[in-house]
Amino acid sequence: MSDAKAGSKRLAKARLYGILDLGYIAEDSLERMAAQLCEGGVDIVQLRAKGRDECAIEEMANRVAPILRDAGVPFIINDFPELAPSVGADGAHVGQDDFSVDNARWRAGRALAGEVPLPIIGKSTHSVEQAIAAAAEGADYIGFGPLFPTPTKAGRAAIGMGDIARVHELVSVPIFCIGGIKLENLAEVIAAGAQRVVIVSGILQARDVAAYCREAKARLDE
Ligand code: TZP
Ligand code: MG
Repeated sequence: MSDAKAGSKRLAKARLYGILDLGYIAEDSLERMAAQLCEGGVDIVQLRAKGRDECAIEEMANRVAPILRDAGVPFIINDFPELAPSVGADGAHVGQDDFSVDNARWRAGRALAGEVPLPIIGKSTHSVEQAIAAAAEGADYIGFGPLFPTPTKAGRAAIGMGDIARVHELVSVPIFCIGGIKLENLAEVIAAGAQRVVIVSGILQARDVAAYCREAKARLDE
């Protein structure tokens, strides 16, 4: 089995992707929020700390990783794939302007430590063409969006829901729709063909984070 297929297989059942985004939560609440995401049944969690340096991200990742590991939730590092082995993360997520998938997989690799499985590498995509290219490049999963305008990714134009069905026809790795998705519009997003979603601000700003995740999961599992 290729590396990419092995990673995709680990995500086969994943429906809800949560992000610990330092744009919404304080650094000292990372452990509490990670625990709440796990309690709510989130299937995969990313640490996204824009503007923080690598040392700071390593320190934060080291705090979060054991919580996710104990809960059996894969942990993905945004932007710094080389941190994955030292913090015990399961993989990394890269954008269109970041490392190639191969380069990220090499950086996040555990071959030296002799550990398996190989890291999961995800890639952000903003069109059907980019989605096809990312899958061909070997991404284990892709983000597809932003579907709606969102302050979490300011300056990135929304792509709408019109291509969701088509991207699912053309791309076989797990596709996580992203961008402006909340409980309020989740039914619409699912009706448009989404099977998996990333919800960032909706989850992190919820009064009851675990309950919000549980509700989103229930709707995705219906
Ligand atoms: N990539 C595309 S949209 C987005 C990212 C990281 C942000 C999604 O956040 P939210 O708050 O769920 O709209
Ligand atoms: Mg990036």
